[in-house]
Amino acid sequence: MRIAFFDSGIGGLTVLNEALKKLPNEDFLYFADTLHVPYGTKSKEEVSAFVKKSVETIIKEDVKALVIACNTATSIAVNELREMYDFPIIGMEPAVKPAVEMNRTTGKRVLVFATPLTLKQTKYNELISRVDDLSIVDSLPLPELVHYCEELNFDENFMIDYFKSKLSLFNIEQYGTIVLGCTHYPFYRNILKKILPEDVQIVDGSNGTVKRLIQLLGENGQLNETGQTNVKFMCSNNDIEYIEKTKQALSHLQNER
Ligand code: DGN
Repeated sequence: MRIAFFDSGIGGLTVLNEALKKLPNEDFLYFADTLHVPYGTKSKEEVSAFVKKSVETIIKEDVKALVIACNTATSIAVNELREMYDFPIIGMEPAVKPAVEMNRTTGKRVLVFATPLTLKQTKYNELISRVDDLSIVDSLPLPELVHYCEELNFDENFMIDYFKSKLSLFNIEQYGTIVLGCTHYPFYRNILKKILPEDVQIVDGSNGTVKRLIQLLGENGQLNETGQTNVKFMCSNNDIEYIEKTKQALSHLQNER
């Protein structure tokens, strides 16, 4: 049985990449909702319907767990999906809690990058309100970044100009941690590092998500002890070229240090 990973596009590969390192004996399915990417600029109702339709397709495969490797889809649909299905469903959320913890002694601020839709959701606002020092968290929507990523635009000079213009209104020296609250954004981690002061840390949710996946599979006695990793790629418009692009994007991540 496979562990399914789902995103609107190639962003969820940043989480799958982490799972491939930690779970080398598992079979995976990667599903991208190419008919509807991007989610982050659409309405809550639209995204909820797209996610449910995608999961209907995914469960036709032999799936033992589902990782919604998309912060936007999680914030909108994870609760409903958990009511509908009885296999483990793991969602994502911006790693705000660990980021705030990291800055507890430094007095520095936290800046969360995410899609406009994630930042508008009650789930995000509840997450922020659970953090004891609310006043240290700021957020910045980066909708263009999903488009650049989907175009496999990793041009360093172009991206540096983009980040510099987005951050021009922020005094970056006051931040201790940047949270990448969209699974597409870690593709740009290394480029981002080049323009940030050295002591600014960058965190994302993939590590925590994969830890939770391992814990849930273990509790259900579903972890494979032996075997070989195998990934099946699917997308909602069955576009073979997109599948090729997905494989290329995964190799890009695997070649990064
Ligand atoms: N990768 C998705 C996320 O983590 O929110 C967003 C992509 C999108 O469709 N905008």
